[in-house]
Amino acid sequence: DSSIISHDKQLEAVKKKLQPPPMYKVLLNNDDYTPMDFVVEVLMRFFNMSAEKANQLMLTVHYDGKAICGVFTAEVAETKVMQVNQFSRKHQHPLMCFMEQA
Ligand code: TYC
Repeated sequence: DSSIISHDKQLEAVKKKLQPPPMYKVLLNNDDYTPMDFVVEVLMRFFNMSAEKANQLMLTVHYDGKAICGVFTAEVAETKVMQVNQFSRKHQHPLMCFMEQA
């Protein structure tokens, strides 16, 4: 009856909540114009990296073309991408941040 169907739906909802959420990589692309110091500042400001870690990751992007800054849930990843791209446009740099499913 309907109470059994209702319990079945509740069980599905519980099962779904026990599943880990889908995760997204947030990456930076290299470009020829954004100053290295600006990229380091972005990594420290939005990804909570130390100066040393930020400098290391900036150089990885510079030499490899792109690098992963972190892995986050969808909402957090979307917010990071928006904040980094807004901050870069505000300072008139072409730096590009994007996300892809991990
Ligand atoms: N290639 C840039 C330069 O030589 C530096 C840079 C590093 C730009 C990382 C973007 O995501 C980037 N000034």
